[in-house]
Amino acid sequence: MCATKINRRAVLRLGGAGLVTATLGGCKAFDRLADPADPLRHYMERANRLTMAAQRGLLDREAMAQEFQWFDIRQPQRPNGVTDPQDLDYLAHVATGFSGHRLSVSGLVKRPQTLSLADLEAMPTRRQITRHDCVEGWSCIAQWTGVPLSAVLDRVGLLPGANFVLIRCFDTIERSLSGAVKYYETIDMVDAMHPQTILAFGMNGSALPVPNGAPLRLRVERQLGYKMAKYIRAIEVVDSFAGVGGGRGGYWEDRGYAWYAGI
Ligand SMILES: Nc1nc2c(c(=O)[nH]1)N[C@H]1C(S)=C(S)[C@@H](COP(=O)(O)O)O[C@H]1N2
Ligand SMILES: [Mo]
Repeated sequence: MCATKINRRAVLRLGGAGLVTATLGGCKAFDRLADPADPLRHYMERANRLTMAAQRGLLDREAMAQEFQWFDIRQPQRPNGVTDPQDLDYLAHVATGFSGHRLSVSGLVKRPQTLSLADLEAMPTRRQITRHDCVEGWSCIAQWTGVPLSAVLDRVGLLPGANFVLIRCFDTIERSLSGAVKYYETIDMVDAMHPQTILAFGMNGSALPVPNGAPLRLRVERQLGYKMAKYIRAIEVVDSFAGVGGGRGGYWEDRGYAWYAGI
């Protein structure tokens, strides 16, 4: 039997043109769609518009952040958050000019690797002049040089379930009963594969300085500053971040900030 009378709530619950179509498949109800005044036709059109809106949202996320010119850089990149980590393993790297630093890339990848800064610098690099917006309300334009995160992920090869990139940092920002709480961040694969998402080792034409995250910091240009993890120690590809830290995908997210901090 075929339900030609569509209940508004049921249609809304189905929530997508595809599902509505599936429900109505092989049913005389489709005949009604030829009538422009028919309420069912109206619902279907609305559902199509919703699908388009969702796609637009996705395309927006793939759009490029604005890039600037050298003369747009009017002030140094203001160091913010942790600017001088006191963690012993970090200080040991500072003392040796980060020559012993190895970025570990692991998790849901085919070929886990540890990469030296020389390894990363030998990969194709990208340089971009972009604006950093901190949630506190200040901005700075700076030039960033680094290796696209997509190139690093291509190098190690993603496995099924690779949904998020988890970035672990050296710096401890507080201590709790369970130990050191270290800065961490997560981004999804749309942002991880974005051409402007880089692991930066250079800033304004020099090596990335300690206050701004030496030796490696993330630039994820379409999001707020707190997503741009500094002092990167390791990268893990994960299917979910529910079991990491407070479970919300980042140090500040665990304290109430939005996980998706798009601008
Ligand atoms: N590891 C780490 N990354 C971090 C932070 C931090 O405290 N520790 N602060 C974040 C915040 S809130 C901002 S605005 C930027 C500041 O980057 P900057 O010091 O280069 O301006 O780094 C982000 N990444
Ligand atoms: Mo920030």
